[in-house]
Amino acid sequence: MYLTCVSRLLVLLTTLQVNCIVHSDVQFKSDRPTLDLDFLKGALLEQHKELCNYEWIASGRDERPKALEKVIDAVKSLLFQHPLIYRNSSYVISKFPFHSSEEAMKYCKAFGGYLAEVNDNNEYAAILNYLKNTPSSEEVLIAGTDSRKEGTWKFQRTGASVPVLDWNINQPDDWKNNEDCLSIIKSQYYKMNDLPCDGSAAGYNFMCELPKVY
Ligand SMILES: [Ca+2]
Ligand SMILES: [Ca+2]
Ligand SMILES: [Ca+2]
Repeated sequence: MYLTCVSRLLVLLTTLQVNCIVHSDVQFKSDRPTLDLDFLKGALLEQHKELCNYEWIASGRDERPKALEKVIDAVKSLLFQHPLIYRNSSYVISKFPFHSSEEAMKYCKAFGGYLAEVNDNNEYAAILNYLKNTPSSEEVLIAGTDSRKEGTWKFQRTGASVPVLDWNINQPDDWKNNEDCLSIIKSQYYKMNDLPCDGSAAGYNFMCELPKVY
């Protein structure tokens, strides 16, 4: 799993031209001393598929450079808040808003994960505690949609039913017949809300569930 994840990020970073990789060494390009967030975001979205199909990375498994891990950490800290480690996953809240649930899912996928899926009450409690102790927008997008059948909530990734639905009062209301995605509201006693999947106006962050190595 570790190598898979490192491979994904190595390809990610190479594609982004954030760093140059020479003989298993990793350095920041001198003409790009700092990471450009907009550049990073745009490029990241263009290369979210087939991130693992790079055999030379697999062949270099014994030469995993420490420098690469530093670059990975730099990108992670740029895009995401400090993670929660829980069971076999880590959870991260984005430092930037999502414009659509699809976009948010692409970011999570690019880092080997998916929108945070609440599978049971223990995981939900851990996520709520993370939210209480981590800077974020008023609402944070998590996995879940009722776009296929109003009122029937499924995970986007697997199609499985969302097992934990902890609605805020008067929710879900499918406001203006346009609320088919799922969030947790921080100021409303940390309950759930249905909200538009198009998040462009809201400016809300999202949460990914990633492999533990991140
Ligand atoms: Ca989960
Ligand atoms: Ca709905
Ligand atoms: Ca709502």
